Amino acid sequence: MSELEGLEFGKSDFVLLDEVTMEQFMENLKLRFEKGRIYTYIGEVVVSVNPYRQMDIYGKDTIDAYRGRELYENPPHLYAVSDAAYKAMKRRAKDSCIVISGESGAGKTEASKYIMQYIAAITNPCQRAEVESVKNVLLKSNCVLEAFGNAKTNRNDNSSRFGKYMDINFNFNGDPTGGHINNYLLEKVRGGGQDDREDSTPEQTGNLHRSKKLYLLRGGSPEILESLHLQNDPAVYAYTKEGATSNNDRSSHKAVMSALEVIGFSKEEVYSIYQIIASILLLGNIQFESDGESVQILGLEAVNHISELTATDPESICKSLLYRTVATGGGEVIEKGHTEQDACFGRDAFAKALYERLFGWIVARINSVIEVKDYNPVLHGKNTVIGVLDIYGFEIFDNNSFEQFCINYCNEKLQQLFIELILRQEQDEYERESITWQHIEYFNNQIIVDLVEQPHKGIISILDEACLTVGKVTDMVCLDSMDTKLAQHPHYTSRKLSPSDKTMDFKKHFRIRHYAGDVTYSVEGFLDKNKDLLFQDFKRLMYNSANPVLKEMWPDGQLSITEVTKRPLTAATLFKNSIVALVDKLSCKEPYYVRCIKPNEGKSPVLFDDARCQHQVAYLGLLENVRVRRAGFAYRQLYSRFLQRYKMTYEYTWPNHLMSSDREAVEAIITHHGFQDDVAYGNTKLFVRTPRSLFTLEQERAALIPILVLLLQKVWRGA
Ligand code: AD9
Ligand code: MG
Repeated sequence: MSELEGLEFGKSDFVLLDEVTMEQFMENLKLRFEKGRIYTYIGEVVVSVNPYRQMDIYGKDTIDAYRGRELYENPPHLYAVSDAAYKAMKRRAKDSCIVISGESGAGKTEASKYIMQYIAAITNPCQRAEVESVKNVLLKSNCVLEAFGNAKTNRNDNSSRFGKYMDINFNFNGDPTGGHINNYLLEKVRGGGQDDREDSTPEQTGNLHRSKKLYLLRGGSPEILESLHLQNDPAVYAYTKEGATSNNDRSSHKAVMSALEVIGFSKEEVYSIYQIIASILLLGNIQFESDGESVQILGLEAVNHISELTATDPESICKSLLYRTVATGGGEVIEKGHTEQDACFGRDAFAKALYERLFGWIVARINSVIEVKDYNPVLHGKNTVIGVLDIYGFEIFDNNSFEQFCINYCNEKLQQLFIELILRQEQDEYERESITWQHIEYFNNQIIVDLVEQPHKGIISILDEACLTVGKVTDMVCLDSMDTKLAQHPHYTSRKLSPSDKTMDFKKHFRIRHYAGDVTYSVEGFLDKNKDLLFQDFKRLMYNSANPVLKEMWPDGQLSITEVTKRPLTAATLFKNSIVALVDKLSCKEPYYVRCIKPNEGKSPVLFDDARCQHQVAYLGLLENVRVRRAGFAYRQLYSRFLQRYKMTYEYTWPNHLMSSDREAVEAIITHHGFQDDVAYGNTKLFVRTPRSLFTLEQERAALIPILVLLLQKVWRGA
């Protein structure tokens, strides 16, 4: 549909496919990828295929070409949706959001960066200093979050280990005034995925070692490393010995340091960040030995260094590593010695928690800088927002665990929102334009959302119940309970009902029929991951630190053991709550979608792995998306725009029409071409049901253009 593209590049909108079949979809996707056309629309949704090479499509010229234009006036691009979101926000004072999804390495984070860059480039034309400074902080925050929240994995050298939602606030001029970042689950739930499976480090720490703190330290000067008691060699540390480093550690380190400075982190704060990271690395090297009766720490050097770095006393550190304080039923407080295994578990959980709290604190610190201050709606008009969500897509591996369960639940919620918003949007527009509403058949996945989150009956409730039951409740007992309670659910398959199914381990699996396909989960580890236990002793240790930054990160450490809530929220419930809050935030905004696809496993710019791509198309629900889009009116255009584009296809409208309105002229063109049964006339727009008629018009137009150009040249020469 776009001006600059011919058919040799395939169809720039999947809505224009002759038939909505997987075969045709894939054929078009592949053709476009091979021709270097990485973006394709489904209506206003952008489908993006990671090119794995630098493309010359993001520069200033391209930004200028998309600025202020309508979607179909240019080839599909992220900039076009960014502009659409921006225009909606500016013209109609409507909050909008751009939801980017796809699997690891599909290009979500890159897309979010291009979107931010575009918005930064088209705003603040008069270069007001305070707006420039807000933009600068917003852009720099990415660099900092990536440094702390990304890691190298097998699937992506720069994999985000957290989901990110960023709101950008705008004033009535359409210039950015601030923002807010929400992060979802740094590693806590993610990271146990397939790419970490081969790790030899223990499960709890496996997630930490690939973190980019490596380059923060490798890039640090020898003096700093010495003051942190660190060696410039990742192989020395249990948590980092398998992580890779790159040659540009030093320049990355510099970029992060300068970003921290621009954002406004003080020197003391930056040094505290260093100290915490160093403590985590040193903690990983603490070893225990047991003589059968009690457990000891092997060598106290690391403990002493951690004590110095965290401004806590070494005896308390040892105590927290070897004992835990528990309250007995009678309210008595006792100290219980760890087994060696407990001690290792505690140490790793502590290291993980330190890292998570650090990340959470950095996000909060950035938020405090970019938060909109002194905004007076009476003086300044409505404060509008564009939200950008960069979050992990659906995951289906050979082995799926608690992490995939949470991520897939999140995607069910987003799909639910997608259906609700896209359909609602359609409905609203039809009403606005006085077009009779057509019912669209689609699969409503609410039933699966309920299966997971329904109070008392859903999987999360059953899990929580098992976690809170006193006594030895194992993963298997929990699975039994799920099988009993959910056996009748149409989207749940119990191993007991399908004993002949070889893909289900009779002992430990259950299956959910997700909207994107069946996923078989192994229940092993579900309870431990859901409990996400961190002994209170560590929290208290950190709260008592003399370093104010550390203390601030551990406010819950001030609770005494008898005050600690007996029923802490579990990881799944916390996750659920954050996703429910996210969906609430998104649901009141006008949504735009970017669906990212990873073309191959080898990061190759030329390989299009059909099977892998098809799998992603299926679980992103793209075919369904095309169907929904086509079930109503696939295309709509303002009468004036339509006329501008197609008036040349009818002699009575070219070069100008003499009818009483644009609408009448459009009716004349449609009737002339015999498409009257395929369209509806709205108040301001023409609605076209099937893409075929528009496509025919488009072809006719393309054939006429060279003739018109010749004609015009003759006229000019004649003149
Ligand atoms: V993860 O879920 O955070 O592990 P993402 O975010 O989906 O993943 P990312 O954006 O990090 O993937 O992209 C992975 C790599 O693909 C990047 O580091 C780039 O090398 C490459 N990439 C992605 N998009 C583009 C692009 N538009 N142009 C060029 C790209 N390279
Ligand atoms: Mg990412």
